[in-house]
Amino acid sequence: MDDRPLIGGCLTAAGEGGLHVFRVRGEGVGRLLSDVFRPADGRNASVLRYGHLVDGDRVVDEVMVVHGGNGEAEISTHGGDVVRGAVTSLLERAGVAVVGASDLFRDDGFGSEVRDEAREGLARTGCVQGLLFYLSALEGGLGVEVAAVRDGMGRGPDASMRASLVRRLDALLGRAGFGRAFGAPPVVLVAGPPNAGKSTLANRLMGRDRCIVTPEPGTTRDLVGEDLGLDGYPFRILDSAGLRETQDPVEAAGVERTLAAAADADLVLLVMDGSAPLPEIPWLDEFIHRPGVIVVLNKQDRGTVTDPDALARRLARPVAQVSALEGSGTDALVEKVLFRSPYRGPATRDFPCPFTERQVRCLEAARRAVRDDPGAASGLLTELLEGSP
Ligand SMILES: Nc1nc2c(ncn2[C@@H]2O[C@H](COP(=O)(O)OP(=O)(O)OP(=O)(O)O)[C@@H](O)[C@H]2O)c(=O)[nH]1
Ligand SMILES: [Mg+2]
Repeated sequence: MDDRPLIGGCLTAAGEGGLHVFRVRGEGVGRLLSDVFRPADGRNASVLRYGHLVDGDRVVDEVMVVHGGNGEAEISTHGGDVVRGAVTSLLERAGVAVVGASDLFRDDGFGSEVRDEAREGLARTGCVQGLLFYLSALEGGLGVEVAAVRDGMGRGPDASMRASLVRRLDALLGRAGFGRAFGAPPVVLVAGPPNAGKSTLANRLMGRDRCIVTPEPGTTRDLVGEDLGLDGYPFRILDSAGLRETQDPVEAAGVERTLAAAADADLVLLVMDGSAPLPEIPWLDEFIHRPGVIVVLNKQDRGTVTDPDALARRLARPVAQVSALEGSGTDALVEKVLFRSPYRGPATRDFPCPFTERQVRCLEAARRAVRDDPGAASGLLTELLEGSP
């Protein structure tokens, strides 16, 4: 039996984030889990398990545990300082020496600056996919690849080697949209005529009643924004004032803002009441033809008078059918949103991928320098890894 001490602690920062991730390391991890974790399906076989952290008979939190049998486990708990404190204290009582997050990351020796940036992202993100992305960034992916390309440049590459290094830089840059989305979440504007159910849909996607809903058209007067996770990926949703011709100056100002937001948004959900004949929508032409518009026929629970396929053909835009009130159809809608977002990039979380503006700037500058001055390119990649001297 290995007597390396069991160490562990919380990787995510204190505060009211959406969840916390604890990591525990040491040969006794399996035994620790059998003491403090009760898998919901009663089995211990799988790598990712759902269950409860327990203190004897008392349930401390409902959690997901990843335990690959490599002497390391990750426990994802609910967010907030109360849970963070309770889980830390449970682990301590179960024999874990609690240490700071920086002692729990595998240090591959590459990229102190990249790791700092990943740690910052980890502390900020409240979404599961964001956590997994930044954890994998911390574990070296980007640092290892950039260091390998840099070392190649430092060795005075010939023309074919340079071409290969350029291709590797291009592959990294090609994934930048994916990586940066975690820190600057894509904006989804919910727009459409008054009373179509925009605020109800926004609330449904947020999983809570953030926006005011009434049967009166013209309820929402201004943009209401909120960060949210869709299928674990971070987005920012903007509910907006209904689009109609109006004499009311406050409502007219709201419409102006909606149109301005439509120009900046990454995606627009154009919500319409699908249970009634479709109204004329003023300003429709201003944004229906831009990419990233998804037409949403709402109030499906009342029946549909619009043929979604015919509408999709007529507008040349994807059409989703939902009942925001009942929550039906929203999974398929979220799938359409993800499909049109940067998260459906060429990258997966496990490929090395830049994730800050600074990293992208260094990569672009290095790419420009490769052909004429590989030494300078190598310096730029060192700067990417370790920060400015
Ligand atoms: N039956 C049914 N009613 C819905 C649905 N979605 C919204 N409603 C109702 O439609 C009315 C308007 O909903 P809101 O969410 O306020 O609509 P809105 O588009 O935000 O309206 P404005 O902010 O005024 O432009 C409310 O009475 C909602 O309860 C739905 O899917 N089915
Ligand atoms: Mg509204």
